[in-house]
Amino acid sequence: MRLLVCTLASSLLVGHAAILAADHTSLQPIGAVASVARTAQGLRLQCADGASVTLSVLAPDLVRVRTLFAGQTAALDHSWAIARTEWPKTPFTVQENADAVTLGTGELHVVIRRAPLLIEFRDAATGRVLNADARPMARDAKTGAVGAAKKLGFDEHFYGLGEKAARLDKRRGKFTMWNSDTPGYVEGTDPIYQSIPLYLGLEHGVAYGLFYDNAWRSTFEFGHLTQESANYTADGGELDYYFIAGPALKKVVSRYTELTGRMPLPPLWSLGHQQSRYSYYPDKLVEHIADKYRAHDLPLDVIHLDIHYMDGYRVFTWDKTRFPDPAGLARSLSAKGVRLITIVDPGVKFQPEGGYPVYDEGAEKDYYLRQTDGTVYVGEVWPGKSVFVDYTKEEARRWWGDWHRTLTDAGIAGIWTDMNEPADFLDPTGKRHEHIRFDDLGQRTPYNGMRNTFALNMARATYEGLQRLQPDRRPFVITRAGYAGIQRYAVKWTGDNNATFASLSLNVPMFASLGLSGQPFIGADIPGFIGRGDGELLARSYQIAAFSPFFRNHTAIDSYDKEPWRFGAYYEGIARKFIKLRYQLLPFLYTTMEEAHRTGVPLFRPLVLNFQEDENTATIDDQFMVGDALLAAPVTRAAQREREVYLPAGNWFDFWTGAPVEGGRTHVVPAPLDHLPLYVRAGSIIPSTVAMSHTGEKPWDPLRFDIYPDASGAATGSLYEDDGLTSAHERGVFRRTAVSFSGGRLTLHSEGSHRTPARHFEIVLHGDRTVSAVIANGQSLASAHWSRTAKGALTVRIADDGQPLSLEFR
Ligand code: MIG
Repeated sequence: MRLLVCTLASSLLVGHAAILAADHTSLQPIGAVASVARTAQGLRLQCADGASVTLSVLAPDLVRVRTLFAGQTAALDHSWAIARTEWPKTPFTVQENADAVTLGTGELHVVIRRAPLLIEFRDAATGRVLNADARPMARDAKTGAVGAAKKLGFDEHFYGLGEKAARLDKRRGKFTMWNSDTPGYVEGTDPIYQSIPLYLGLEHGVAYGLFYDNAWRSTFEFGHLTQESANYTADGGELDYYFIAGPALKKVVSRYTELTGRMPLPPLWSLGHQQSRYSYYPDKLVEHIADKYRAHDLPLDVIHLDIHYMDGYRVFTWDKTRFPDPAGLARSLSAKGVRLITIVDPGVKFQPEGGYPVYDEGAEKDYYLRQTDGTVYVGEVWPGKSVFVDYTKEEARRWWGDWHRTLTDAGIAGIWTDMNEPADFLDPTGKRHEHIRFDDLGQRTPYNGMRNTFALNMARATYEGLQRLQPDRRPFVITRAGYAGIQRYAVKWTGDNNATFASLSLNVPMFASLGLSGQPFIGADIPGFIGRGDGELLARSYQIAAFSPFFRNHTAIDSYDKEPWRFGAYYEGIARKFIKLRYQLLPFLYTTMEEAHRTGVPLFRPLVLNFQEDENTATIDDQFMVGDALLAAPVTRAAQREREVYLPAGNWFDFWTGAPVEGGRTHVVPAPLDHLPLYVRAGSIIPSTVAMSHTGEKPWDPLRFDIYPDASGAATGSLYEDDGLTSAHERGVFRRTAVSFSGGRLTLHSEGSHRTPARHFEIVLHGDRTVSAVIANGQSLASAHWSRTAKGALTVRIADDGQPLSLEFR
């Protein structure tokens, strides 16, 4: 008994120490408002204790709150996360009374109570409180920790936080932001690779966003222990946050990505299927893998070269024995429609004895991270002793970017940045790095405030380097770690997952959360990096991956080979079916990615993003949507052969059979191993084409549109096309086709100057039983051009001459 008490007490103590920084109540609250001044963008509050709070209206639904506590000196008004700093002048009003000051915009009323200082955000139209301080903002003058506590709604759901090995709804959870190399993470491992201090709250259909722009280690608690407040604390830095008003979740994501930047339009090939292993070598094996893919009729666009292509893990070198002629390899693969991506690690081999120009140049130019005592920090990664670049220095970023010439000159199509938390074998937690200082625009910011931005700036150096080296190509960069804004430069994969069903079941919540956090281009290693996995896992894994933008099979150095054919013909066949489906759906997927690029709204969506009024969807994270049109209900458990599927209200169609399915209820549906329950929302028009061996094999011909009319007989869709490779789309060289169907008439109307090759449209009208004539641009279409299946799908074939098309079904 005694022993038990002791153990309990000590574990409580340990627990207490660990949560100290997160305990908002131990911080000293900001003083009451002493005076209020109007500024060009909003308000500046002076507090009785010397603190000040600046509220800036950037848009009617976007307000920044930046606080400087008593005794705190302001850092430069600069953030590595923020993409947009200039905002058009937004009109606002100020109303004062004895108790409060109210800053009003067309969408928000920010009510500031003077004593104690409490901030409340209200919907300007309804007066409803969207979010409010539970306690005054606070800071610990000794440690420099800052914090905020917001009232927690009893029915509130919390989303976002970027990459967390957790369910979609973060309510009652507690999460830390500290980029960490966590191979084999499981649900609940926290933190993992990325830190995005953004969350979205949703209560009774109304959403808002809160982005705490502070890269220090921070903690978010969504009513972890009590139901009173949602707490935020950071170990240092400023309390500097952005409030984004909804009410639509989509609007919040869109604003957040306007602020922190959106994903650039990716090259089309990057949506193709990719194969990796740690590591493929020599070059002959790489050729063999490409040949196997073609021989097995499995589509493939990319092969990845992991760390063994380098000479002794020296970044920007080639192992001359394993890869004597990288450019020759790239050329030969290119003839097969396969591109190469190489991994690039941040650790530069510490080689002071000379003979390694990368090390020498960086040392000479003083680009490596130094410690407070002036010495360069030497850690240990793959090359052994290694140094790390200070990517906050513009010159260093440029230099790093330019070194990619050694790869692009060899025909490498994309760069995979790994280990950028940054990982260090000497101490994965970063404790040993404490004395490092980043230049950070001359501010000499401590490591603890910068670690989370390391990957962001490395990705930026890489992306901008590729842009300079190949100005006519869209850069393609992959990253493991990141901070807010990472989507501007890199695609995110979820690191070293396990080849287990438990790990697979994290795909949907993780991808959905990343999408809500501004990162639409995401994916996980298929069927899982660590461990063997089996054919069943491979099949189920491809059923999700076919719809995740980054579509890569990968495996660990000591894990079983995982190319689809390694599992035998039966499982390979299932993988093939879903890889081919992916290529058939490329017109739809590319169009939806272009939407994500333009608006920030992701392709891979939790149901709640499309149906936030439907309370049933709030916590669903074992189903997902692809854009607005498709709903998938994957199986993520071994031996499971049927499952429940919730379809929100409205009509739906079974994707595979075209049969109508009733919405607004839960169905129990069969899910044999080769089957993914997949549904189309009535009212959608989905563009697709034929399967192909790689994205560049042939044009999208025929280009097919499947029309799924809603209850009123209407449907809409769109198709985005361009050259898939260059930046010409920025100059209007694209073709965007609006497709709409109502009253039995389909119209297609294109804009933009991109010319698609002569081809055919195949138009499929689902659920039809009655049409007896088809009229194209006023002329009756000979019946040879159309046909109907027994299931009621009417197919019309017609030439696409690039001109507007109107089809009447009578
Ligand atoms: O410590 O480059 O997550 O995908 O294969 C392992 C070797 C380093 C971790 C990456 C993984 C990659 C591996 N890397």
